[in-house]
Amino acid sequence: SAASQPYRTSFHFQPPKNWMNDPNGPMFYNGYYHLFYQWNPYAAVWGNITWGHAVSTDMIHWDILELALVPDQWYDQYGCWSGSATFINGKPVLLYTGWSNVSFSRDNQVQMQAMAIAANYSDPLLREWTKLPQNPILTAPVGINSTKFRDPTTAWLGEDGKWRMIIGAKRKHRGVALLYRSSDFIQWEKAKHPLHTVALTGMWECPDFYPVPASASITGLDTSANGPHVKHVLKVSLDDTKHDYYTVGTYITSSDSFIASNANLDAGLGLRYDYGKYYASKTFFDSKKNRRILLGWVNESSSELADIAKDWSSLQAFPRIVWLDEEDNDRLLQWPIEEIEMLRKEKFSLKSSQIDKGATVKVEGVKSAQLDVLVDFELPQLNGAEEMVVNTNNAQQLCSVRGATRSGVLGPFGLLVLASEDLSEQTAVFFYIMSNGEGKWNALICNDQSRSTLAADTDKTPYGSFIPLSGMEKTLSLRVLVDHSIVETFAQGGKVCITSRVYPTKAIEDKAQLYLFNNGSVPVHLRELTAWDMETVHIGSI
Ligand code: DQQ
Repeated sequence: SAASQPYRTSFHFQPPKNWMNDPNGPMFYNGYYHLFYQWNPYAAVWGNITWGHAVSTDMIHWDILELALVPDQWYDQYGCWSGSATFINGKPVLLYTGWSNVSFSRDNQVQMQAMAIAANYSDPLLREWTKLPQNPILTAPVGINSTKFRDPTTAWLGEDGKWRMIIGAKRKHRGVALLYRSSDFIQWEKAKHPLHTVALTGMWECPDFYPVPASASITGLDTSANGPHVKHVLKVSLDDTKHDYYTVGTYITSSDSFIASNANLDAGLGLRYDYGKYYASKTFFDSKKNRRILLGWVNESSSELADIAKDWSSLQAFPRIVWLDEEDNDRLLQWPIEEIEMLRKEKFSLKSSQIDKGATVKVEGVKSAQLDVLVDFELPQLNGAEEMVVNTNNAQQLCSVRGATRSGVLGPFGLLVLASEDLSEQTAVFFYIMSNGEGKWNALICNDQSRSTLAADTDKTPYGSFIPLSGMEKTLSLRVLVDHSIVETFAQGGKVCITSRVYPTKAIEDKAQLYLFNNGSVPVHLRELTAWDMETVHIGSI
């Protein structure tokens, strides 16, 4: 019941119980979206990893089917780890990593790549999957430790008609995306050079590699699409820090290599999909609506004991579309898929008003822990901004140091979500504008969960990043999805995203309220705030 499970979500995907992690093999086939996910059938902690399988016609409501892959072969007996789906002549196949430790295997391999095909392609639900007798189709190459060889991507076709895919690996301290080629999808040959590698980034888990239109169009592309009007994105999940980094660049087909558009933003060094909890993400091309969808795993900020007590752990982030930012071609924009709008119920709005220094303005009527909130602030006069160097290295730290409750000049101002009546519990999402002292400005953007709950035993570290400002922007905008124990922020049209997990004890269900606040000395002008109370989706099983 809701009373005993205040942290279960209403419109985020989660199985009825137990542990979940990475999204695997997402795809659209014959009218259904398929989501596979790393799942432990036995407990709310990681282990015994299988592929759970859910289907949906809208990525909103889901039905859970039989497990797609379970550890039942010598090469995957300890777990069916992450992988991807590829369409071969219109039919999806799965590549995944088997985790084993079998002395009779060729060279004592630990991580091996395996393949599964649907048992019946005319079943639109693709309920049953068959592992190939040829498995494992790949073992770790010479020079790669077989505990650092996993997570095959969706494959793409080169001009020579051969398939390519990458596999995450590590060589010394370098993260590596090993490149493999195949004509028949079963015999794979390692290319001499990896697709890409970056020093000192550690193990690259769950790599993802896909094209985006260079014209910054919102339209997505099939993974094999290429040509002069295409840029490529390489995403790597850094095992050392548990963050997902993406890089926009060029795929050089003559050498089968990737070059970052901006070397400072190379794989594992530059921009993140999300500055909160968000890991092992994966995209897919949605041929139904011609868009590229991003899914990501959001784990808990509570203790393992709390997970065991509530009998589940982790969520999938709300599906996002991703495309190139036309104002900054090194950046991607992300936005919740439009299907979310079907969940909007009662609407609450605040029109143009001034939020004075120290003010806290309640959005009357909102009594819900499941909300979609959009807010636009007028960009204040930047002249008065406090001087402070804001960069990738200190942004998160500044969110703590200059937190929501401290007074500043141009901020902090923003929203308080999942706030109790007495404000003793509140999760702040705020902007704080800083001058760099050289005629440039940055908007620090933070999710501050340091006051999100009165309970102990949860990690309440604030998260944040920054958005460079030219001064020509008319507005600063936020969209925040609130869903009981998750707060997903999309700042400035999706330039920066921040996902938090929070566990309020008082601000739950209809006790959860919404406020605007300004702790800056300069008044802030609200253009408009709109908040919708949201429906609860169906997650069943068939
Ligand atoms: N999770 C899987 C691995 C992957 C890791 C195992 C990333 O395949 O590298 O559950 O979270």
